[in-house]
Amino acid sequence: MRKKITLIGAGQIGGTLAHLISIKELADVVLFDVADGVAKGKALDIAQSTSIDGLNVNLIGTNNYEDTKNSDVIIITAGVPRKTGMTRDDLLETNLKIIKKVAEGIKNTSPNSFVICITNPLDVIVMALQKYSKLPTNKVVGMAGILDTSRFKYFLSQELKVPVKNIESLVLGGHGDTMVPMPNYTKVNGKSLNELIEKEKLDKIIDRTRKGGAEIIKLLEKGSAFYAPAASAVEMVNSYINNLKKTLPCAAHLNGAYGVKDLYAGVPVIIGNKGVEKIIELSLDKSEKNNFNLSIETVKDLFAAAKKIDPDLNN
Ligand code: TXD
Repeated sequence: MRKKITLIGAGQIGGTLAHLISIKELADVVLFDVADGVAKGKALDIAQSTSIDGLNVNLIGTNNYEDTKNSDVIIITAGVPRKTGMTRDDLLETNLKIIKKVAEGIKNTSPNSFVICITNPLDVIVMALQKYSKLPTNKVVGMAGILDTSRFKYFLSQELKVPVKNIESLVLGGHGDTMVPMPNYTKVNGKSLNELIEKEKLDKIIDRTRKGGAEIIKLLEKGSAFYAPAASAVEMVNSYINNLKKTLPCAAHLNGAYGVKDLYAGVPVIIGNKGVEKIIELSLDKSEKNNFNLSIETVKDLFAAAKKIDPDLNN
């Protein structure tokens, strides 16, 4: 039985997700948006491309949650993106209201789905989504670490002139300026990164990774990154739908791991057909631990701000 993936938000990332999922024939696609013309138009456009590539996949566009019923996977991009000069945190109030509506829409129509949240500010929005929807914490996860890691790996591949696929790495912590790229967990052609790059060049790449989103927003002038975010979310979908049990950096619910309780933050997790199946607890040196804890405090502070905006989040 072919799977069903609902995309809540048919904007830049949502439309790209619909196209990528179709090209990979991962599942049938429901594109949902309050602007239902956009959802319907993009679904129809991609559907009309399927004969060219011989793709066996169905797509519909809608603004009715009934059409999303019993989805296997739900990917949420509903919300507004940043404009130049804005931080991800500036989106909190607007996107919190939107995610509350989305949680109401999905919690009874697809209670068994694997939910991937992309909307910013990611760590707090995914946490709010889980609290509003009361869906199981292992079935609600945020996409950010795969994107941040991909940016880090790309910049390293350009600097070291090695194919990006020969680089293994990860980025921990919140999806913001305090994210923690992990040089000690980075291998280039199997060798430790620290043997291959001067500290000054590495620091520049870490800084560029942290500001990777803002760099693209400045260049685009309207909207934010969407190709790499969409590809990152598809990596998570693929591991879930095909039970690949990949270890992927995602914003996951922590309840004791890394000394963190009842908070979402970016850590390596195993994703299989049960959702987030395991949190991988890395051993961190003093500096990594300090940087990770700083990132956690940043997420905690923003969630405190979210609870001031909506006291329902205190429940
Ligand atoms: O790594 C990450 N997690 C980030 C996330 C990477 C890049 C972008 N990041 C965030 O994703 C970005 O800051 C935004 O918060 C979301 C979506 O970005 P996108 O670029 O796709 O935004 P668009 O193109 O504005 O699309 C958002 C769509 C738009 O079509 C709205 O009509 C729709 O969301 N929308 C809704 N859909 C359903 N339900 C409701 N309530 C709703 N409100 C708006």
